[in-house]
Amino acid sequence: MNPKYEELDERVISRAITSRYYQDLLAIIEFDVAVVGAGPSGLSAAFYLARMGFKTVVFERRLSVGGGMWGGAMMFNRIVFQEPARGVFEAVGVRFEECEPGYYTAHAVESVAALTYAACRAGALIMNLITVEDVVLHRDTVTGLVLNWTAVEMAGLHIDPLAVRCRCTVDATGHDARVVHILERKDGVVLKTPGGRIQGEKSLWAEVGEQQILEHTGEVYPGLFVAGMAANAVAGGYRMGPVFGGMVLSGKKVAEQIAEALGK
Ligand code: 48F
Repeated sequence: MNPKYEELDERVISRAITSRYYQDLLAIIEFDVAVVGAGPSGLSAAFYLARMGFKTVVFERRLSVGGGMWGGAMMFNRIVFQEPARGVFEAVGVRFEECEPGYYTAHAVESVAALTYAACRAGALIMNLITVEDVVLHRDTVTGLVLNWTAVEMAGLHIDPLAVRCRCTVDATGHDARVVHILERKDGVVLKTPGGRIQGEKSLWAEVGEQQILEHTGEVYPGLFVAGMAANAVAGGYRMGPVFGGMVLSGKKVAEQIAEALGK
């Protein structure tokens, strides 16, 4: 029988939240794929990876998921995507309309919500409020991540992080390409980019930027992949502005690459 309202016990509520969250924390000490960043590319990657059966965890430093998608462009909360990305938006259940042949618009908030819901329902675990502050290296391979609460970072508290292990990591942190920057700065590694270094993104050229994002999606160091805007930031591609087809296609592509790498 359901408890009556006046019988609700706050201790039960606290126990439920705490024990359920701790189960998740224990479960992420070792898993298949870490996606760093819950923007459009990271959510799309998580959806496809989880759907293929990989134990997938998304780490998002902010309170909210969605990255740079909520506000559309200049706070006009509509997004545009192009024909090749239509299947991804269909797969996650976003409603859209064709505005010009081959160009589609959707509501930015609905798009974030649908991508997030689809990733969760496929089985991905989203951990928000957690910042990836470093990688774990074993010899020449990224084998895990170093995590701390974003609140610890924001408060500037001197508190050690925890480390977790995964088979592959996706840097989907957008323009900052945070994970690759950390690896390059701290470990001086040679990346699989022209010149072996981070090239930095170029100015806006939508057509070329969108093509490059797919070309640049991939493994940049053993165990570490890039997707979304991070892929162009690392490889020296153009930014594309407020068009989101390349982002979700990049997430799909990196999921397929990881499936191949992990033999699935
Ligand atoms: O920036 P973001 O939306 O990346 P994206 O998926 O999409 C780019 C577009 O939004 C747009 C564009 C195309 O139209 O150029 O900018 O490539 O999402 C990146 C997410 O990563 C999180 C950050 O809070 C954001 O939600 N993030 C960044 N650094 C970390 C992180 C970190 N160290 N740990 C965890 N999350």
